[in-house]
Amino acid sequence: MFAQDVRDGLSQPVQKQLPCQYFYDEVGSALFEAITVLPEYGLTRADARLIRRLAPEVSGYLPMPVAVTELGSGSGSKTRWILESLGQHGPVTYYPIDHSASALAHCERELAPFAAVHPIEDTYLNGLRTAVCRKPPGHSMLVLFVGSTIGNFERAAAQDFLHDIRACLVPGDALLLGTDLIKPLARMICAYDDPAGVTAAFNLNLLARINRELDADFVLRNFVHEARWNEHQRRIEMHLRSREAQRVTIRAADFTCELAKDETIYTESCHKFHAEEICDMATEAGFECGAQWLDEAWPFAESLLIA
Ligand code: AVI
Repeated sequence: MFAQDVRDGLSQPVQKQLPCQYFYDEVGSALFEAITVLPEYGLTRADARLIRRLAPEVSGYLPMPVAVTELGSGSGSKTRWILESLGQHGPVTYYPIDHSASALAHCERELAPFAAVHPIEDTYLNGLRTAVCRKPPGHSMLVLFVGSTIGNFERAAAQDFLHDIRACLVPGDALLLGTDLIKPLARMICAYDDPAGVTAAFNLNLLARINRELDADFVLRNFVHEARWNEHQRRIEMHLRSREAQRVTIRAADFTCELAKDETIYTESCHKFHAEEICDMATEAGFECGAQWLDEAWPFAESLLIA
């Protein structure tokens, strides 16, 4: 799968690309953790601040008792506020969904004091279907999709994804959706091209991973990390620009890739939103916008969408 995706992405005729899901091997996950504490990258801290702020209010919007499903097995510290708050109304069942067994094990250890944790190792939608089938009878469902992961989907795919989540839910269930908002350009660029070079290392690690796992010969020094703002799509685009004309062989994919000087490999889209457009997307997908919380210090929205 990895070999095939790399081969397909690097043989695109107009713009070479690599899927961003492959950032997160052990090194990439550690680099992402480092990104989340960079002063220039306020997204994760804004998300956590808002969740802590809204946690005491969320039960007021949901029929009790409620089960919680999280798409991506979140950091225990953020989800803890919600589980703790819901726990004041009765026992809480929590289904973290992730494709990484180690992330799920970590999450289970962190959150077991606050809920009955039932990890599901699967894709987001398959996992959600499983959680809905397993939830205790008479419980409503709160789905958490925070951290602006939806921003890494293409806009049409994000809309379809909301629609697919809605199809798993019944009226009264809810989705808490975290989205990063549009902010001044220099701030957005710095968040994805930090002066310490952590995001550059995160981006370049994708090539290093291909070297490690697919027996390739990318020379990392021959590539430069770039973060660009696409005004039309309202997104940061991450690229790796080739410093010179070069040829790279990826033996395990049985593939050779030619890059021209200054040609780029497009590695990630990070969409940014207007707060109001989240409600429009939600309505289109069959939700109503029950509540929205905004962070002042780092424009970010947490929206509670009611099925
Ligand atoms: C995981 N995701 C929300 C991050 C983002 O900001 O889009 C991934 C990331 N890429 C570079 N920095 C952070």
